[in-house]
Amino acid sequence: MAVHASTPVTLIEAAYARLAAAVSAARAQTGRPLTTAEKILIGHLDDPSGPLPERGRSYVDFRPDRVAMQDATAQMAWLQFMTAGLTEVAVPTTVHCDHLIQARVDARRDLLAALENHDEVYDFLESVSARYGAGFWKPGSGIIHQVVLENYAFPGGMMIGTDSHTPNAGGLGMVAVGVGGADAVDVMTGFPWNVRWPKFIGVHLTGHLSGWSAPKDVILKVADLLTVAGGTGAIVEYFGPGAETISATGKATICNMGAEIGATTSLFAYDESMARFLKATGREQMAAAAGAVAEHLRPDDGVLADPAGSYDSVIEIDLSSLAPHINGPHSPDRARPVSELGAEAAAEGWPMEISAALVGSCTNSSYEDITRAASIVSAAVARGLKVQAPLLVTPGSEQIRATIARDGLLGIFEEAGATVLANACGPCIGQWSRSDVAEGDANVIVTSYNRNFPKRNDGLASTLAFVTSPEVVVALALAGRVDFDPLNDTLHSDDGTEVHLPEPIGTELPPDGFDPGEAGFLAPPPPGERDAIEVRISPTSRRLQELHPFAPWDGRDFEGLAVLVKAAGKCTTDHISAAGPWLAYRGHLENISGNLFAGAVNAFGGAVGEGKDQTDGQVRPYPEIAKRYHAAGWSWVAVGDANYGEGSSREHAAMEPRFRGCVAVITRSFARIAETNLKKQGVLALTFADPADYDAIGPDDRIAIGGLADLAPGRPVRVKVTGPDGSTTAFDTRHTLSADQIDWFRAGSALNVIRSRL
Ligand code: MIC
Ligand code: SF4
Repeated sequence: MAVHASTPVTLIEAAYARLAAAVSAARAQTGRPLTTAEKILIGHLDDPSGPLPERGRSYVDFRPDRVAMQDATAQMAWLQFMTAGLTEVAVPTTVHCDHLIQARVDARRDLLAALENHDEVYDFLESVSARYGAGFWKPGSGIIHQVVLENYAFPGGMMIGTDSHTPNAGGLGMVAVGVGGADAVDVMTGFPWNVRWPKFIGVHLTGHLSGWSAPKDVILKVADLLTVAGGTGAIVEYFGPGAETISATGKATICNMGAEIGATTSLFAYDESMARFLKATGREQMAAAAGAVAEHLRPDDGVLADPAGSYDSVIEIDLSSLAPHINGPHSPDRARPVSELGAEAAAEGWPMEISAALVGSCTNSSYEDITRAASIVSAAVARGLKVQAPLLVTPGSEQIRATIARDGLLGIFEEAGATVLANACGPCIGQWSRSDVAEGDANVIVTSYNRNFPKRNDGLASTLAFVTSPEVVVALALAGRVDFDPLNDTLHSDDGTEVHLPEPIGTELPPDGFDPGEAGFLAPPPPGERDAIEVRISPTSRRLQELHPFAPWDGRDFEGLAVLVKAAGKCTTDHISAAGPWLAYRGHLENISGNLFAGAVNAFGGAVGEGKDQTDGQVRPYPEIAKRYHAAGWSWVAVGDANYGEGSSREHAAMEPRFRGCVAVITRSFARIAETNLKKQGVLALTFADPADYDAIGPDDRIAIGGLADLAPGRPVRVKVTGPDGSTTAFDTRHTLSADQIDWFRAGSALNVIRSRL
């Protein structure tokens, strides 16, 4: 397998040949028009011969074109891959070093510090990639999704990535899905990728954006309408005349943040904006190849004529009347127009002052984003205004950094006092060493990122984070306050002049082309030279630990299980397995288990991260209790509320419980990736048939899960709860295991099934 710094056009042409054949067969068979996403899915079916799968129900096997992994999730994926004993990856795979770089001082020094602090992990990722034939993007080369968009994404392709914002590539018309590492390992080992055939939500865009409204506002509005769970199990497809008015990078922003509504992925049909972006990034041949099959990369006319007949639901958005939005705090779907934030902040008692403003990330650092934000900053500075809050800029890739530096845009930010951070995730993932505020200091930050769960950016629960477009971030930074409406309010310069900020002006693509900057890609050596590469994992390492397969199910029903945690309210992956400082242990299952459920809110009393240890009745932090249950050989369950595990793709949120003895997680509902991750690791993911049964579980209860020998698709699983006084109650739970997936449970993990077949 040769892996390059870009997707070879031959691979794309082969994908298009399959697409054309599969789409005409499907159209003939179903006799109905097909959506863009349906066509791409059909074109990647492992077995395209059968009838079309049932939406929202059937599990199907796909053959994705690529796999991409970032450094924080790639470690666990590679550790799993290595246990399969293969010599190379079966599909083109790349690794991107972006999550581990901490934002402290500035790009150069932070990168140097990362190279020193994470050298063991970087060495491992570089050598393991070379050994097994994967491409390696060095630290500093950029954030996975931006690098993929600039180099690998192609219209009509299918990719899986071990990061929930992989759908960013939907901006180039690719079905790009965020998965846990175990899903990536399936594909890297040559097996198909198994996922439920989704439902399809159509978003009909009309009109065109103008003034302060940006592509970000489309997804902030969609999040408002659909909420954080509204996209679960669905692909969101944007269509209509408004879609063509949005640049490819703007489309990518919209698709990127589709992760926040739980969507499997989001995408746009192929159009001129994508062709322009492909050409600007040196992929003219790809644009020509896509143009030749354009009819397969957009919805059939019948879909456009009757959207309601083709999509499971349709949302209408008129871009011409879409106001700039700002969402938060605590949840990305808490939306309002920016003009209404001040009143809400006053009513809620939120601080008015902004403590930091952050622009960039994988969501919003395109040339267009940066030019729009820079146009505001330079106009403001020219009128004597200064930024009133620290302004941090994160370029999404080295190519973007070098280009905006060359074109004087970074200079505009720097002159205004901004700090330019490394081309990496940084503050977006809690890699932000901040000394200006401490835990307990209520403070507000505004970012152009996508997530805003508590503690997400700086690890402080007292920070209220709001997400919005880059241009609104800089406008608010200039005001220093959240009760500023850039459309209608004015600011005052030091000499008292009243300034009305002009509307942002952007340039879609760099007129002088992109500057690639410093080369960041390492191709794997040719096959003959790979065997000599040694992949070292020191047995005494704190950062990396060899994985041992989980034990198969012993064939007996579960009895006497303790309830480690019953989580109340939101229990995101950040609550289950926090990021920030814990990113250091993503390759060491035992050490990272030190964060297990540290952020979960105990339904019995509301304490965060602690509960009653059933071995001795003491109150202890959950990670410690889990460790003690593990040592005592106890099995246990975790109980959760709705949309359990929303947020990240990190499979640590499933592997840690599994490692510590969790056999089942019972919730009101799951986020898609979290549910799959649990299933893959051999943990039963059960949902209460009657959501009210959540209330039936008490702190000292013991749980029994019966009938497991008869586990079958669609058959409920009976759960019995025995109280400390011996009283019992029983209820049904549901699961979504298919027949194949039941084998994962029996074998102990999906990987054990693969190993037995190799
Ligand atoms: C995130 O945005 O939360 C992350 C960090 O990119 C994660 C991946 C991770 O936890 O490693 C994601 O979204 O999947
Ligand atoms: Fe990195 Fe943030 Fe993008 Fe996740 S959302 S990939 S942490 S920049």
